[in-house]
Amino acid sequence: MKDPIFVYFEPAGPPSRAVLLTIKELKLQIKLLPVDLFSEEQFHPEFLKVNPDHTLPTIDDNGYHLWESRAVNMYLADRYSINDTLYPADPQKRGLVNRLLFYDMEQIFGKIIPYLKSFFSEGSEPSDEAKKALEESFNSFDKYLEGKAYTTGAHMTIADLHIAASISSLEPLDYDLSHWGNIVAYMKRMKSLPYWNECNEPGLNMVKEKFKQAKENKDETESED
Ligand SMILES: N[C@@H](CCC(=O)N[C@@H](CS)C(=O)NCC(=O)O)C(=O)O
Repeated sequence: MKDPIFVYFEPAGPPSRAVLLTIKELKLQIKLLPVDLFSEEQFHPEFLKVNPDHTLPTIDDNGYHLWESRAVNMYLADRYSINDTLYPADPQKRGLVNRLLFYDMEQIFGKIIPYLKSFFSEGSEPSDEAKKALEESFNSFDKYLEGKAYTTGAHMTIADLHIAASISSLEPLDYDLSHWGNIVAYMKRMKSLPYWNECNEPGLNMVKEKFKQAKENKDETESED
């Protein structure tokens, strides 16, 4: 008998949350295996046997081990989707989804992570450079979204699950998106997914707590000086 898919994940990261969203959309039978990065569980020998690169998310589908969240979502949609919308087979439609997945990696996730880093590590504001890079990215993404329900057209794809998971990472900071009306409308649409909160809220609450701790540590250190 086939086992459920084992999913090693950490709730806070956009890559893990994007895979969780895909799993829910596909209604897959899985076993979730949380890995705690703060106690460096990703370096445990048992996990390194599954993924020597020690990154989350990672899946074990009956002995088939895969990581890199975008590759995981491509695989899950290819293997288990009952229709052709989440990751279309048509080369041109698929090409567009792939472009948006890489766009996320470079321009959305890729600009949000440097923006968040200083909050996490030092409890301080990001550099002007990180702020500007993110704003420029949102300016162009907002324009791109004009007239579109989803990033590749009328149907939601795995690219949307990645992009929305990335953008939601700014919520613990109450980042103000109101300047970008199309992004606000898009996020509202994505957050209306029935499984959105279940996949995102626990991780985002953890991030909020980490930011708070980092800020308190910073304030304490400053008051000692
Ligand atoms: N490009 C990878 C990034 C995965 C990644 O770096 N995940 C972080 C958590 S957000 C992680 O596993 N860090 C632990 C480590 O690299 O040791 C993906 O999309 O899966």
